[in-house]
Amino acid sequence: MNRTQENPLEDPSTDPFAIAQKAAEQIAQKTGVERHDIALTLGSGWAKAADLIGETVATIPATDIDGFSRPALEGHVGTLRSILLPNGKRALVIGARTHYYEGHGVRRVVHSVRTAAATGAKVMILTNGAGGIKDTWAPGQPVLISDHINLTADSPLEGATFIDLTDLYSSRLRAVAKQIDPGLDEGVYCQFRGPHYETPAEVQMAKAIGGHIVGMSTALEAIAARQAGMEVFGMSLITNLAAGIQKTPLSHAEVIDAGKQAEPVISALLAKIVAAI
Ligand code: 8IG
Repeated sequence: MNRTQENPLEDPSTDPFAIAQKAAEQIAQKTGVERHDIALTLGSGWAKAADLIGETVATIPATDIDGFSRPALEGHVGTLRSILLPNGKRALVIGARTHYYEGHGVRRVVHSVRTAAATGAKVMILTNGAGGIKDTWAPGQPVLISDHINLTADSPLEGATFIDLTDLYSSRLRAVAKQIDPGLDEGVYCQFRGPHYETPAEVQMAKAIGGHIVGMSTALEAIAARQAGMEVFGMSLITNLAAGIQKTPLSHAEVIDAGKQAEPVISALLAKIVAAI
């Protein structure tokens, strides 16, 4: 059996929303939690937040759920966790991100978001590790995503589906975060296809068109979240300054290391934000 046959999302004749609905039903059954209120995708550097936001009620391997694939990257844990927050709300933590550069198609990239929406979640928190363009930023710094530029030349929307993306990254939720940490800066996230990092010239292009953060995830997920009617909150951990902004070459090991260093601080910050949502 090849991979296409294994994952129904890669069969164009299937309905991705029906598969997300089925996945949500499996999550309810396996976690014993009927509905979730909020969902979080924890990218590189953010995983510890899952331990801080509340009491874990259930942890399930994502691969037990329809449409989920194994994570491609070290540092991305392939689990789904149901967490009871101190305020009584239910959070679904997605530790299994499929990146666009894996080449399995955009339906698989946004399946976790669509599944989260089908579990009832009204707020989607998207986090990532990314490169920073603003020269006032330093590795280890968390920043809010205020808007995005989608440079993948793709969309999770199919057919004539016209969705408004004004205030895609909820200004209400950004204000909540700034109340908790008034020092938080924000910026425009540019999603590149990857998996290579940018050339310095591409980083200058991103800067010239209004970008401040360069990454390989979040924008496509945010679009799908908005299509599903969710309120979106995005945060990037700046693990490196973008190519050419920092004078040394980018190394994946350094990126992972910066994430590990910053993890306790940014995870505690995210936990406080989640409690205030
Ligand atoms: I972590 O500098 C991380 N992810 N595109 N560029 C892009 N993605 C990233 C980067 C970066 N750092």
